[in-house]
Amino acid sequence: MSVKLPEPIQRYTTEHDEPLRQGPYRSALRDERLAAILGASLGILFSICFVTGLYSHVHQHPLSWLPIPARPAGLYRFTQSLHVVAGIASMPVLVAKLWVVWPRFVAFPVAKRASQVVERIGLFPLVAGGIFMTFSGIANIAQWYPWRFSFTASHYWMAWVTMGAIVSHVGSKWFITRRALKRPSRRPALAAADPVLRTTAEGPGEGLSRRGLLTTVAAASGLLTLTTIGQTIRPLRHLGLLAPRDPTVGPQGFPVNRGAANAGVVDLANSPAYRLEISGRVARPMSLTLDQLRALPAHDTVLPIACVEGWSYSAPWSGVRVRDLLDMAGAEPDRTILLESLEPQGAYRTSTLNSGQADDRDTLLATHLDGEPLALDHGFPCRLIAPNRPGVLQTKWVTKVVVL
Ligand SMILES: Nc1nc2c(c(=O)[nH]1)N[C@H]1C(S)=C(S)[C@@H](COP(=O)(O)O)O[C@H]1N2
Ligand SMILES: [Mo]
Repeated sequence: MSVKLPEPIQRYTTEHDEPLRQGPYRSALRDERLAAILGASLGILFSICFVTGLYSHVHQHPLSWLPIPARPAGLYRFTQSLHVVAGIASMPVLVAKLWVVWPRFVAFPVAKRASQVVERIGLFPLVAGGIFMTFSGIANIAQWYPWRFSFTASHYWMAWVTMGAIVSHVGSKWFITRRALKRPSRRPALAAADPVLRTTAEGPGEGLSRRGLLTTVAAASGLLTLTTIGQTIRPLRHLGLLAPRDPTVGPQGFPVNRGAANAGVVDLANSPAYRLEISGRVARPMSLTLDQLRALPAHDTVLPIACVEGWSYSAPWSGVRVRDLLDMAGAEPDRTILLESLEPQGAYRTSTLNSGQADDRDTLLATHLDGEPLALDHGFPCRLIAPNRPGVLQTKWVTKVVVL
């Protein structure tokens, strides 16, 4: 009786390992284990970006059945910083991973089995998606828009495409990856005895070792992180050589994205005709002058502005609680509200607050920053400041509060 033994692992390994080092691509670095380590790292970084990105998306496109809570106050600042940090750190890993597996893309014949055809077609959204997500994200935080299409929409939809491709790629590579990660790394003596590896300039001993490449990639990621994280971690701002922002530079010592002149609100904000109106579903609509607004009971809080671009700062604010204004105007307890700024146009001229956000004790229409009246660029005469909220929704130059 003959028993069919399972195929020796070694053969299977070779079948998958060899195409990485064919023809001109003989570097010992193009191997399964390195591809697996880099791939797993990328998978983790991209997943962090995906989850934090979705969280940011629901803030900006609220779902009625999933109201975002106002607490913890610093949560969005944390998740969005993490989003941008993970995106930046993934750059060197992506480049290295593409380099290692490059021979696979140009391998011939294209496929031996039908499943490989599917797999290779699936590489397109994977590679194109990974490159697009990283590139568009980096360009956005640098405020460089070399394209005509909407950044938020394309970054959002491509995230689903890329993540879908990652999930199916992980599925198809699960066993190979696990095996490659478990396998002890190739001993140098063995590799040195390999005639192919020995004859290439990139072989062990002469070029970069596998460990060396991983260390280089990790160092590059670490360096990029260290030189950009200063845009959100204040004590590290002097290291922020590549950071688009210094969190201490700007009017009143805090940065500004869109100033009053760009927004076209200078005259309206300075005009004595300025009013803060509370209207919509209220018993007593109100129209307050700036003096009347400033005469209302003020409340102090320390809250962050956390821009979607990954820079942030925490500051002491003072102003009127939104819930006090709503109560004065006689709004119903369960209230969604819309804020409108003086800006004549633009994507950020309005924002909404759900009931929980509007009623938080720290949700203010701030008139003061750091003990001084708000600078025009920070939203004078008054701006929204609320806990756990993307910067883009902290509406400046507020003139209308509408209860929906
Ligand atoms: N009306 C209005 N409010 C706005 C903006 C805007 O363009 N218009 N920019 C937002 C963005 S993107 C951010 S990050 C914060 C920054 O607040 P700051 O300029 O006071 O630092 O303001 C937000 N409020
Ligand atoms: Mo922002």
